[in-house]
Parts: sequence; C-alpha cells; structure tokens
Amino acid sequence: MTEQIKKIYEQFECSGKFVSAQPYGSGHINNTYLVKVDEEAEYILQRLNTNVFKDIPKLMQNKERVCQHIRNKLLRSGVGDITRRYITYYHTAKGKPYYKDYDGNYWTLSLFIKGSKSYDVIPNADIAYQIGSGLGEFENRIADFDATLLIETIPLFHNVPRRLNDLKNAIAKAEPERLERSRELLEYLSRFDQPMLELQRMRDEGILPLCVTHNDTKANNLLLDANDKPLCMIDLDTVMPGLVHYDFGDAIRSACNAAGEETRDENEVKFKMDFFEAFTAGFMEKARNQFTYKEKKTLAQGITLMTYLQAVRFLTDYLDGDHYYPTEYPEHNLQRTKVQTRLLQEIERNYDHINGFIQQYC
Ligand code: ADP
Ligand code: GN1
Ligand code: MG
Repeated sequence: MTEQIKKIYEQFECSGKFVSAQPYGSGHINNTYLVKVDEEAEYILQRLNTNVFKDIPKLMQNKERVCQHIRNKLLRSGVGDITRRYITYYHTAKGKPYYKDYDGNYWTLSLFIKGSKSYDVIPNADIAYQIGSGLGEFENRIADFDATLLIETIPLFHNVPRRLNDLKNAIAKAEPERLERSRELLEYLSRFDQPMLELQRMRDEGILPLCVTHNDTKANNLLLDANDKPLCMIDLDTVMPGLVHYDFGDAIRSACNAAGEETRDENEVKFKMDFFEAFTAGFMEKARNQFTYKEKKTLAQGITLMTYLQAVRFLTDYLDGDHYYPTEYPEHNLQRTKVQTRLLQEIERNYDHINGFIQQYC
C-alpha cells in the first residue's frame, strides 16, 4: 500500500521526498492519508469517493474556486499566516488538481494544516463558541461568491422528497429482519415528513434566499489551532447553492450532541443547551449582518430539519445494506439512526427555548 501511495504522491508537483503515509482523520466519505516527506511540509492525500461524486474534475474546480475566493479575501484584509486558513491544492505535471490512476480512482493532494485539530465530540461550551465563530467566518467569506460558478456536486443533497424517495426504495428492498428492527424508528420519523417540507417550500417560493453554503458542517470539518481558535473549514466537496439553515442546523446537530453521533449508547445523547447558546453567539457575532430577517426568524427549523434528514439517511443506508456510510459492526447504521432520533426528540422537547434564543438576533 505504502508503495502505491508513494507513486501517487509523486504524480503531484510539490516539494519533498516521500517518507511515509498513514490513514488520517475520521471522515466517512473519502479515504484520507497524512503524507510525511523529508521536509517540514506535510500533505493530505485523498482518494475521492466516486460513488458519491460523479464528476471529480468539476468538483475540484468548485473547491479550487472557493479556496481562491477565500484566499483573495484574506489577502485583501491583511490577515497573517493565510496558508493555514484555506486549503492549498497541488497540481500534477499535466496541470490538473487531481490524478486519475489506472484503476480509475481520483486522488488529490493538499497542504496539511500543521498544528491543526478537529473534534468529533465537543468537550465544552468555549470550544462550541469557537466552532460557531469559525463557521460564521466561513459563511462571511463565501457570502459574495458567485453561485453560478459552482456545479451541484450532489443534486438534491438536502431535499426532503428526494430523501423520502430513497427511504421508500430502501424499504421495498430491505431484508425482513432489518425492516423489523427499523419499525419504531420509521414510525417516529414519519411524523416529521410533512412539517419538514416547510423550508424547501420557502426556498422554492423565494421567501428564503439561495446562497452559497458548505452543506456538510459536521464539527470535525472545522480545523482549530493548538489554542482552539478557528483556522479553516475543510471538506469543501459539497459547497453548493443552499440555505444557511443547512449549515447552521447540521453544525448544531453535530456540535451540541453530548455523546457525539458515533456513541453506542443512545441514552447518553443530550442536546447541550450551553453548547448551543455558545455556538450561536459565536456564529452570529461573525455572520448575523448577512442574513435576512426571515432567515434568522426561521433558522431554528434548520436544526430539526438536519437532524431529521441525518436520521433518515442513516436509516436508508441500514435498510439498503450499508453501502454509503462505512460501518464497523452490523447494526452500526441502525445505532446511528437511534442516536439522531434521540437527538431529534431532545430538540423537539427544547424547541421553544432554542427558537427563543435565536430570536434575539433578529
Ligand atoms: P471526508 O469527506 O471523508 O470527511 P475530509 O476532507 O473531511 O474527508 O478529511 C477527513 C479528515 O482529514 C478531516 O476531518 C481532518 O481531520 C483531516 N484533514 C483533511 N484535510 C486536511 C488538511 N488540509 N489539513 C489538516 N487536516 C485535514
Ligand atoms: C458525511 O464526509 P463527512 O464524514 O464529513 C456526509 C454528511 C453527513 C456525515 C454524517 C458527502 O460527512 O452529509 O452529515 O457524513 N457527507 C456526504 O457523519 O454525504
Ligand atoms: Mg469530513
């Protein structure tokens, strides 16, 4: 394996002789390696997931354009240490930001942001505040990015009818035991099917503006420095036109779950109100001025939507035989669904407080 990784690394024009490569991080979609060389720089080599992303050249064009936009903004505002605040991609000798190997796999190489870290489970409210601030800053930096320059890398990514259709197809093909184990969850989730169409309706009717969003704002897609100060948003595969509700909602879903989305004990799942308040304060300090009254007014609905959608997606994958998310044990996707469902119950129970807290920023 190392020999193969070395050969792939050598396709890219960058500085340093290959020394070693190790699997890195806890992302679900791409295969990520940390590459060390005989110089100070380190690199992230990724095999991109071609089952999920159908047009890698276009996806890389999106990512490079967004990073260039952020870089230009940083240069204009005189921020120091800028190469730690966006992703630098390297090109091959053919001038491409990816390498396609003989098996048809696509690889990319980027500069590893040294001294960075990310959290799968948030340890305290201060860090929740920093993550909110980092996401708010990102939203700020991409707010004036021209959406027509982006292709939709995953069409209908957060579209409720699409996800319900996928669920229906998975139910039709599911093994009877898997279906039986899913019954209660399916019943609970179905109560949200209608109300969760509301944001999409407001999007379709132009009541909520379409903006450029990240769409995968799980807490571990934000890098922090050694002092837990935000550095940069990563995993830009899904930057597409969307609603701010998707980014805010997905980040809260991930950052405010006391036990994290991978816990094996759903009884440990709690919606951490202090994390939510701290995150929201950090986020709004950076970005509140760019949102309309209507966006802020309805923002809390994004938290319910993204938690519900995540539960539906995990359950669909379970019923479908685990083809999308990598699993470590047979009931892994069922367990992930239970966790999101428990979180959804917690959000429902606390909804008035959550919504009320956001209203102060309207
Ligand atoms: P996935 O789509 O599989 O989630 P990511 O792009 O999020 O892939 O990368 C997986 C993990 O690798 C991240 O959570 C982060 O820890 C780490 N990572 C990715 N790119 C960088 C980078 N340029 N610098 C530092 N860490 C990175
Ligand atoms: C995937 O790539 P990663 O691990 O950051 C997924 C997200 C889910 C998340 C759940 C392209 O994110 O949508 O919310 O898993 N990304 C894609 O952990 O499907
Ligand atoms: Mg990721």
